[in-house]
Amino acid sequence: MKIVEMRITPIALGDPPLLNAAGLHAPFALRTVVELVTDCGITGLAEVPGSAAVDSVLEESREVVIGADPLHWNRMKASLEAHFQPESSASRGDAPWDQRKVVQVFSAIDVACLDIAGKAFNVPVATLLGGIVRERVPYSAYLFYKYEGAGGDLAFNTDPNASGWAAARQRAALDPEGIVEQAKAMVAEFGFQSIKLKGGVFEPEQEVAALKALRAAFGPKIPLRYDPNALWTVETSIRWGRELEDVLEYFEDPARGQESMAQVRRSVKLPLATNMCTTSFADLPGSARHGSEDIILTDHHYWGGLHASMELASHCRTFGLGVSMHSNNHAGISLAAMTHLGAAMPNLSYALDTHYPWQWEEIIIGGRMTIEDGCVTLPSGPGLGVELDRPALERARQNYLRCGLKERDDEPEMQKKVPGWKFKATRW
Ligand code: GKR
Ligand code: MG
Repeated sequence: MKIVEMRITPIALGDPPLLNAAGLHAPFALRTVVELVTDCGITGLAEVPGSAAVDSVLEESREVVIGADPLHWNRMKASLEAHFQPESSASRGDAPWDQRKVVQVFSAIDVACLDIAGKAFNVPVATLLGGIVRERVPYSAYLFYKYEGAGGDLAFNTDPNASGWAAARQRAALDPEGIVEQAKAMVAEFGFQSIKLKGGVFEPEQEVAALKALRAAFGPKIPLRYDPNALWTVETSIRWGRELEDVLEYFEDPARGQESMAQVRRSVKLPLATNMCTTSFADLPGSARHGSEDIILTDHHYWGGLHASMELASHCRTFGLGVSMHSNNHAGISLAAMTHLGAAMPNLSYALDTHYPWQWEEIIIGGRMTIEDGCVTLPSGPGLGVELDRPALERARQNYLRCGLKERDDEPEMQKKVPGWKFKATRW
């Protein structure tokens, strides 16, 4: 089999004004859809975080991808490694998020090739990853502090006709009460059995109060996670981490870097999780040496694909670490890929993160995927089990052209609300 065509389609999906350590989400979240077409007419799909910089590296990968056999990922990966300069995860520096591009290209090609192989052999991608261990994959509610507004074409105005989660999704949540209301609406709609709060927005005291309010509202049976995106010093992390020892299931990236995380971990009786200080295979020796975290949140978009995430899961098993999944805004192709990974990973130890409830548009046939009792059921078709809805993809592509965004950048969005606001790598 040979790949004869590669289509790269940047898209934009409406996104509400969600706050985080990096600032404020723009009215549109960017994604790029990748299609690989084979000489026997099979099309494999993948989706990666949208960025003009990543799109240009995807363009460059055509040289390696066109003519390659999609059933020989290891060979193609070696050719990609020979073609591109390696990128260190240290390239993130103090930036709010991962700056690496090549690893996302690996991810896109790996996922699309797995989709092709699944379709060719009439089996789900999870089967190709070693076999299905669970059909229903658990996800966690993902709460955000937010300003009022819907995002997308509605920009920062709300839709007065919405009800249920569709209405709650648009409401402001800027204090503990608002966060508890948001959580109740999200849990009522999707049945999530665990909850994550994205922090790093307000003073630690206020965010800790929101976590305590969530605990009081939901009780100890609903595990809570909390992620201030490494904005805290070691001292702040220890001081407030101790307050949360009886409240959290895990504490995600309180401080920046493996050494700081290890210091916090030695002083606070809570499992620490990361999608920031251990994000590549090159980081694993440091993780073992320092003991920086208890749980690694893989993200196949940043670890280099689904095969790579399975490889990481084996490492986690060897070193007695937990493993789960980080998320950014995404559409159904990524949700399907994450679900296949969750279905195949024997040692998946915590419900996966997903931003999916915050979006309302879709680009796959059948529209929005269902989250029920907090779980996504493995799609039933071969490969990823999802197909592109061409008119919906075209609408999302038009959104991209219209919105004018080329990269995610939450700082200028925040400055529209708080003039002069600046991202700080360490704030409290
Ligand atoms: O979507 O605002 C966001 C998050 O802050 C995201 O960018 C992070 O990458 O969710 C992420 C995390 O767990 O760090
Ligand atoms: Mg995180």
